[in-house]
Amino acid sequence: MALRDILIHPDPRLKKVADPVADVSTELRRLADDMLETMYDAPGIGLAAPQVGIPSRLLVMDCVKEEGAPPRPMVLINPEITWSSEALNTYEEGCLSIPEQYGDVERPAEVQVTWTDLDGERQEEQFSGLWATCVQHEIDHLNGKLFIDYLKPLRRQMITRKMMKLKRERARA
Ligand code: K1U
Ligand code: ZN
Repeated sequence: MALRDILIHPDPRLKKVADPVADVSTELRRLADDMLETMYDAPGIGLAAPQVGIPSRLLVMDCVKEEGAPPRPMVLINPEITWSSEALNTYEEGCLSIPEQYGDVERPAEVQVTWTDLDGERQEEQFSGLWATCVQHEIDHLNGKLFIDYLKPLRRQMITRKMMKLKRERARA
């Protein structure tokens, strides 16, 4: 397993619609392992393949937050939201591609998602709470959308400028 570099906004690779995964290859399993390691190391609760520069419809997540509870690493290939609740939930979201910036995003409180797992089996689950927020945030990444796209233009512009400055500083270091 290896840590992968996480792309920082603004980056054109974060704005592209990712391609469907054709088959669960050894290379894909290695990518999923690396993404989980990268997510736990960050630390984060989710990560989508475009964030590590791979334009494929693959995401990982683990939203278990309770101290001492067993982890639940999940790998979702070609995920699709098949149902969204009318009830909405607002969560102050962050993003590993937009470090240390946060904003309130309103999304459906519950979603039904289907995906392919690492055994090639189609799975289905209804997510609520932080899991629902996270899976929608990650699927947005697969569609080239960032949480700041839900914020007011001025706030989005301010965050983008901060990230450009951060990237310049990192490039100089
Ligand atoms: O996709 C990403 O950039 C990861 C992102 C996922 C996410 C966060 C909040 C709401 C929706 C989706 C993160 O994991 S940011 C880091 C974070 O939320 C966190 C970090 C440590 C402990 C707990 C949470
Ligand atoms: Zn994100």
